[in-house]
Amino acid sequence: MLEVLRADATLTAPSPMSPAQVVEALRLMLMSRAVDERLIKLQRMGRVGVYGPVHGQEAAVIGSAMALDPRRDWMVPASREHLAMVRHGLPLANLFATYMGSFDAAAIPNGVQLLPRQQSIGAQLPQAVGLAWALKLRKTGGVAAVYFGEGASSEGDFHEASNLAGVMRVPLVMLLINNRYAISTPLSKQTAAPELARRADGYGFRGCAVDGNDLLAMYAATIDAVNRARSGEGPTLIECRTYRMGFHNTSDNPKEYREETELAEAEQSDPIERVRRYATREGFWSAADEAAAIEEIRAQIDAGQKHVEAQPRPGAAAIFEHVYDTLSPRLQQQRSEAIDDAT
Ligand SMILES: Cc1ncc(C[n+]2csc(CCOP(=O)(O)OP(=O)(O)O)c2C)c(N)n1
Repeated sequence: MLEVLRADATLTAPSPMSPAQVVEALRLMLMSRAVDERLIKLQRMGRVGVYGPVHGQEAAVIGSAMALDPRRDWMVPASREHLAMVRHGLPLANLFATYMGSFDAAAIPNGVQLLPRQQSIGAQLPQAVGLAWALKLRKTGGVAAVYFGEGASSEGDFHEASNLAGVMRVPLVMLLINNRYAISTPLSKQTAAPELARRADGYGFRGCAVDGNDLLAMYAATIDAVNRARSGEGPTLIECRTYRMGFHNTSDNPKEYREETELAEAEQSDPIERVRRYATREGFWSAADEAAAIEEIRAQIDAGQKHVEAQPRPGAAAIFEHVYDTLSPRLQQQRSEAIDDAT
């Protein structure tokens, strides 16, 4: 397992990120946690339907995102990569709009090379292979990076996507975020495979395991995979070993299926604390920097939330938009009925 920044914040090798990059990453990680807190609060207030926090997975999400070039590369998220999406060009307000039911304000702006969050487990994987294949055929020099969980790696979509990705040698980085739980299903009941990274062997491409709570290792492994993809060496599967410190989502209670001691142990290797200690020791981060960053982050989050709250509420007919270019007669009828019911 690749490790650069150990849990005690010492290095196994020189840092692959400059101090400025580490500071950018730390700010994004802090923002990720602050976004979790705000959206959970809004859900408890009835202003968000359901929310699945990123808590614990920040290094895996942000270390990998920072290895991508938003002008050239495409990002295909699952559902817990919020600040990776923001790093790739999604305005924070659009992220809030996704959760607050403001469909038009949630749209990904033109020119941002990002697919929407995927709620159907694993469905983004074949799409990402198609996207990467198109980049290869068009010779853009871009790569596609796709995120998915260890639960998704049991789906047929994962195996079909991996097979085609290997055969076509597409420029694809497959980021398997192994957070050890698929809702209440622990990894031991998910698969008998001894190591998820080794699944790549069966499809004829490279697989590697990385400490997913280690920002620097995540960045190094993803840069390597991106460079290989750009130079025609095909896909890489990166198993990012992390831990879902929060609940699966706001409807879940993890106390029902996992021991409290497990969480206490995971907290010892909190990915944010590790970077904070490292950056402080190296002298490019301080408590004052953090206080200023938190204040700025709060202001950005307030502005994003306010922007969404100022949008008109979508009407009943909105559910029929953005899927079909032309509605079938049956959907046209349902649409009229929905409008009649709402008025
Ligand atoms: C196709 C499909 N099957 C089942 C579900 C219900 N479901 C939602 S999240 C989830 C677990 C996903 O686990 P994993 O892929 O490890 O991602 P994580 O939620 O841990 O980030 C399941 C089974 C779904 N959304 N889509």
